[in-house]
Amino acid sequence: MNKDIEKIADLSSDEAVCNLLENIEDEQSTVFTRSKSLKPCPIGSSVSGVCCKNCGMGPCRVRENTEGLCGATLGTISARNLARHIAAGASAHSDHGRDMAHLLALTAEGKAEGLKIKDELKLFRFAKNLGVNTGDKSVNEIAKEAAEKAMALFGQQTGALDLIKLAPKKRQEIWEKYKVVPRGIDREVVEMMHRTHMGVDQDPENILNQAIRTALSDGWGGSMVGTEITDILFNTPVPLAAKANLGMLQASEVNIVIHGHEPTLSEIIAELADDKELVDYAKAKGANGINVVGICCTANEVLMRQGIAPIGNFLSQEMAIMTGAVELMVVDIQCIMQSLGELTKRYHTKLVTSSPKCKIPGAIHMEFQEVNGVTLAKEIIKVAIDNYTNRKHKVCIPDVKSDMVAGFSHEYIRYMLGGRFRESFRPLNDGIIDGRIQGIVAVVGCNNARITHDKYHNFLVKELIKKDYLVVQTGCGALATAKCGIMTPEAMEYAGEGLRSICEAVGIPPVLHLGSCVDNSRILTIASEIVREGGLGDDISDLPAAGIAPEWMSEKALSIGTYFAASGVYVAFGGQPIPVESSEEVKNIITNGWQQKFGGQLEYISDIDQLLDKVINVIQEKRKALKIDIKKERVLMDMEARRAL
Ligand code: BF8
Repeated sequence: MNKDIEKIADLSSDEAVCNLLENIEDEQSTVFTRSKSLKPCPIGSSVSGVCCKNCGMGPCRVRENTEGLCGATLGTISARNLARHIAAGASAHSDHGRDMAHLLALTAEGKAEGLKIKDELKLFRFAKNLGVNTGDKSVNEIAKEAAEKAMALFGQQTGALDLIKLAPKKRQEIWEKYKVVPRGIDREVVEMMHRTHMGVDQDPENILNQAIRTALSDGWGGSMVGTEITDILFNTPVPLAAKANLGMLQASEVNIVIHGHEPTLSEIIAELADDKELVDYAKAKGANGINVVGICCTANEVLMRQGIAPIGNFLSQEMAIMTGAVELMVVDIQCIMQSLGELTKRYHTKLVTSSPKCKIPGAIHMEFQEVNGVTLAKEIIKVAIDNYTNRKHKVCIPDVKSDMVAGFSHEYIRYMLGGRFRESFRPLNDGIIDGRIQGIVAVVGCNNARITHDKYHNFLVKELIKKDYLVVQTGCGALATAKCGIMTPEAMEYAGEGLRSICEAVGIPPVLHLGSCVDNSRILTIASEIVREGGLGDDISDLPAAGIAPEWMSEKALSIGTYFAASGVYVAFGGQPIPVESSEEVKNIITNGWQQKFGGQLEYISDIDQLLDKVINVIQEKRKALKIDIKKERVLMDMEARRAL
């Protein structure tokens, strides 16, 4: 690693990460060093043509005006590749959602060790949305039936997914008109894979219509199921204070990092960190206690419900190990770097895999099987405690941490805006209509080692709140903002006057933490509720709102971007190109084509200033269309004016 400080600042905007990169041994391989030595393949990244690997005659490298052995064109291959990425992303979210449904069923039967229904009200609403007749059934009977209905969404062969009924009516009609209403989640993914097999669907627009149906089955299906059931089992989040970044590792405690996406085992591990027997055991080994912290979206889940500190996002995972202070990292699924296996061998850290779907060479496998949650969590914590005395590197924890407020569910936002007896989105809609809030922007998604870690997230969030845009965040984007210290009510000092006045009146930060990546479904729900509240059009596409994934890297991000575009939202991707960059035909379909049909689009803009300008322009155009583009002065009412009213 080159110790040139300026070069390190090019790698990450996170002070704690820079601090560690300055201090690591020269030969240490990290995602940052590998990003310098391994350049992206220009064909694979779709900037100079595309690569088709879908049959044994290839791989075929195809550019404009050339074709593959079978005659496949640049447009067809680009559409097929994007569609397969979307199918993979939708599968990842939805398989997670399916596991939550299984867990709900086992909990209802009393077979999930240590788990019970925590939010009964949410269970009732979820069950009703799935058509369960709650009658005078017991909570567990309703939970069992709701879980069975939720599992049936995956294999449903015909008819629309139940949860799309939560979208505004006009939106549902648009999906019907263009024949993209999602059926069963598994069905859409399988059909996507079939259509992109050699020699099947060759029309880019038709391929991408199925990609839309697949993505919608994720956003309004698998992800929504995941979010709803997680709230039912572990509680619907309410705002809580926490601290973020690597400085939350404790030099004198047993440090356990939970990493991945599934909240199940992690929630139990976090709850057991205070268990007297385990704490005494840790003390007997010379530690002051047990410190559970998180990385990536598992971190977001336990942060929102238990206040567990997120110590980093995607590009921080190796850094956590390199502090020399982590006794054990337990990973479940998704966004887990394979490099952790080798890296943990250099340190004393034990790497534990807990899902049958994710084994990593070099890791110990301790499998979570729903029925063994508490027993397994205790075993894992004991392995960590036993490892405390094995520390072999000098502990180097950067003294960097930030305050944050996390955990805004759409239920809490309604309550917060209207109070217990009048809960509603009315004050938010009014704030948007009178121009104090110019619009809502979701700044979400990943980190990407091809660009400076967190830099675009931090830039956009600061600029947007300054210009009176309310920002909502999930995933690694949310953690980037938390780490840079602007996910607190105090950050309203950076906000524009209008946004600040709303934040002060309601008592919210200008940047709302909504959770993990599956929780992007919360944004769909919020958007639908804002439409239902009235005054801002009759569809999601009318809202002055947009989405940005400025540092995207995961296939899940492509699925999310697509289901937002198909739900009527303008979505901008930054950093790395969407993998259709070399095909003007496909770029035109996902921008202008989707705009005409769905009122939303998916666009890559490489320059971050231009991206910000475009998002603001799109939102201002929506304000114009709604005739709310002229900012109203705030009028202080005197007695006479009140009487006149
Ligand atoms: O699901 S934001 S890097 S951790 S994919 Fe992964 Fe991207 Fe982070 Fe969460 Ni989402």
